Amino acid sequence: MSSRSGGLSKGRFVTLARSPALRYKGPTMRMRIGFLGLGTMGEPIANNLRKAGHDLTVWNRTPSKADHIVSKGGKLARTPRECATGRDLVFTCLSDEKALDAVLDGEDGVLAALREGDVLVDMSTAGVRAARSIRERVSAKGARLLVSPALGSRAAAEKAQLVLVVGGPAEARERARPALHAVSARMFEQDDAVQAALLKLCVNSVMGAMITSFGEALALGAAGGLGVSRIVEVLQASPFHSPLYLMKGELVERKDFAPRFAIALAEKDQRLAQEAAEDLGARLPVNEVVRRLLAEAGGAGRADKDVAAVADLFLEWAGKKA
Ligand code: NA7
Repeated sequence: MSSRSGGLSKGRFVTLARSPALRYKGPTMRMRIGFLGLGTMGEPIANNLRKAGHDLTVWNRTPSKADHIVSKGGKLARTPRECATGRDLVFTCLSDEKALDAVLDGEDGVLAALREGDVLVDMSTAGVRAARSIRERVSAKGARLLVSPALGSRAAAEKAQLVLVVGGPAEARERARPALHAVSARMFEQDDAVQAALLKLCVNSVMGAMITSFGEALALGAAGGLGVSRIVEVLQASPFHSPLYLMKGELVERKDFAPRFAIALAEKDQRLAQEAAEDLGARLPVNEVVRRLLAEAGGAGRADKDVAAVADLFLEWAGKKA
């Protein structure tokens, strides 16, 4: 199901929040897809494209992360350029702007492979400046850019239940639609790629504030003898409930901080939101604090751990380390 942007009445908001995920019922055709970036999110997304029957070629800086997909019939390219050559769609799902530049530029880069009419779909969260710069470089090749960051965890990616914000020219969105539907439950579309990048930053700013204030609340409760599950139970019965607290509360309780969404990436998102705010003349005082806290949690050896581990920092401060 696709949802176009527009004014939100109270009623419509409720409908959007509760409407069930609908699967794509349009035509599907086997596409030649190049996919670069097989990290926590990229690997399951690429794997779902393979499962949907597309002719998949992958590339990853650390080639061993392609082993599963290759064992199931996907092809491994030797360079980003080879991965992007002669494809109906090229996907990137990389950490940040630097990773994107490393993969896009140079003799062996993706841009060297792009031809007139090609479509590059960037699923990274790399911010507004990167979206603008990549759109320019892609357009210079006569190709088109879709910025399509994903909302959702690795578990949602594995189940093809991601929510996507897809921005870019309408014809490019039509070309990519069957593939995007194969990896997601819902799509929100923007005509402007840069606005899709901005929308993702808006959402992740909220997420950053939620996860840090959640960690703070767990530490406050723990300092007075309240357990994680009791706090989550009551929080979930309140009007402020969220699946985030259920998922992350369970991880804090199990002390399982394997990265579903790493602290370093969450901190990067706050930085990108600040950069966007700077360019757009907005102020983000909460975001500034959240970024500092995430940087501190990451600096204390937790950068590659899940954002749930931010609670660990607060618990440590309260003398109640998880
Ligand atoms: P991960 O699991 O950290 O994966 C990051 C991917 O980016 C992974 O494939 C990395 O390759 C790749 N990467 C990172 N730096 C580089 C450079 N310099 N050159 C080439 N490739 C690079 O992130 P997620 O999958 O959780 O998230 C991906 C995006 O979605 C990110 O923007 C999130 O905020 C949202 P590696 O395997 O390390 O060799």
